[in-house]
Amino acid sequence: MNHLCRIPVISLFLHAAFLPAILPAADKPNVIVIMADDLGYGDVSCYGATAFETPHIDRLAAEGQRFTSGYCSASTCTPTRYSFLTGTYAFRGERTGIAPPSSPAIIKPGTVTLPSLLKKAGYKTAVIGKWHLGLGGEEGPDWNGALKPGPLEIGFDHCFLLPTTNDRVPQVYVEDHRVLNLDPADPLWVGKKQPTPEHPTGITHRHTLKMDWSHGHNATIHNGISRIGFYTGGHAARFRDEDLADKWVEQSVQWIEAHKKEPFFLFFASHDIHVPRMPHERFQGNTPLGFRADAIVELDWCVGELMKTLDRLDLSENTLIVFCSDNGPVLDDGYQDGAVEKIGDHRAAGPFSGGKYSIHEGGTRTPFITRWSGRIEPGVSDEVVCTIDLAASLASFTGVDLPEGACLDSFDVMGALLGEKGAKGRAHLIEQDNGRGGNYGFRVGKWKLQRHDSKKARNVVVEKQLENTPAPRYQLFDLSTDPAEKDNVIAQHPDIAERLQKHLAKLIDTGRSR
Ligand code: NG6
Ligand code: CA
Repeated sequence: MNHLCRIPVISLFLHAAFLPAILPAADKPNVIVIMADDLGYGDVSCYGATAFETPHIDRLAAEGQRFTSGYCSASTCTPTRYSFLTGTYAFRGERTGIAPPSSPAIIKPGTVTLPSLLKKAGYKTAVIGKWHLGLGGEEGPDWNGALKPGPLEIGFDHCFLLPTTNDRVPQVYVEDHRVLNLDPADPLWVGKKQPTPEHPTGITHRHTLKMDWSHGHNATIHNGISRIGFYTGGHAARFRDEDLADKWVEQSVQWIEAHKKEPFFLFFASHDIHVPRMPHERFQGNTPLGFRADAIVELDWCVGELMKTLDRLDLSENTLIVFCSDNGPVLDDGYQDGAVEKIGDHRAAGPFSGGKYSIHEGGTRTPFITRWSGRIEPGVSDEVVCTIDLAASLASFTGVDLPEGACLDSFDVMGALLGEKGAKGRAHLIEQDNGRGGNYGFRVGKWKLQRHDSKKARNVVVEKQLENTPAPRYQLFDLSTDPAEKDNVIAQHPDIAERLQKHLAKLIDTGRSR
């Protein structure tokens, strides 16, 4: 009986799998989202950097649309990645702030996500690179067993991951449900407390470090770098920081080659240029700015390798590339890597204030480029688009229905992403800092409202370590004349401020904006 019951389900499934084939191939381009980590608006040459060059990212921009108002939805990693995949603002979800090393999976199985939508459209889907959205059930990751739920339970067919972020333990790859190359005789243990009094840390063995820490990051040492959190074991599985970028490229090229004949979606989640910035030896010293900019050059190389692969496989005209970042820039994020001392005239956030952790434009307005050879006309767009919009945009473009209760803040801005004449971006965007209960930026046209629920602003420009400074609950800025948000005009425009305050409160309180 059981067996017979399955037949209609299977036939439905097959039916669904074949449906998208009705769409012409041009409507099902491959999609590669390249998400940089902590890359600021001014950190690449096509957005104004002059102290070093990023020829491959520049080529992407020259052949596609370069957005001047392209955003991620939060100024830290986990909430941006959460909302990019779910199409829902992270402040609506639980535990969506920066994830600790042993975080359980933050996006629950069954959630409609960008990859699950594309899978419905007949795509093969993969994430390669940094995850930082937790793995495992309530008890957290079972590092020596099956690491699930994780990406494979929310719509990815394949994953090859750095499980958290590389300043957090452990330094191992996760392939699908397992830690790669883990020797059962040397189990991996990850915890919050020092496992034994003798366990070497960044405090007790500071003199042995190849890169010193500046704040936090003083627990377990691996590869001469101390991290957030403790671990032991899993030695055969551990990687060298210097090899991460090469690994992401190697794995991506293999996966693209294996899926070149079907529509595919690849989320290329670079770890560059997050701390610890430890680019491969061949990139070290490439720029006068130290490892931070050397890591940008490494990121640029990755972009070049992906483009080269598409050209070689004759896929460039059938592949939409989206290049973006997960939050704005920071110089000292916990290690003494020379980023502060060597910055010179380089403006990591371009003309904007703030950066990572802040709701100023520098926190979320980042490089944002779309390229699809032969389909997107090269140009510059001032339309407002955000990583959170890719879910609704790509679902609509590939002919998949977006369920009413899913992707609650994702708008179909596909026309704008493709640079179509007259196509509009978002009418409004909420920019948040980290997880739930933080601060909000609210952009509507030229106006930017800041709402500081914490009554503190992390608005110190990235040259210095971020500091909390007292801030009034509301401030209003005219971005058309004051992109750096220096001149609070709330007293001059009380009516506009009130309208925006109410609008923002409504979007937060009603639980959805779509
Ligand atoms: C902060 C860390 C910072 C970085 C960040 C997450 C300290 C003092 N600071 O808590 O180094 O890890 O979290 O960055 O520990 S993100 O880009 O992944 O959001
Ligand atoms: Ca980040």
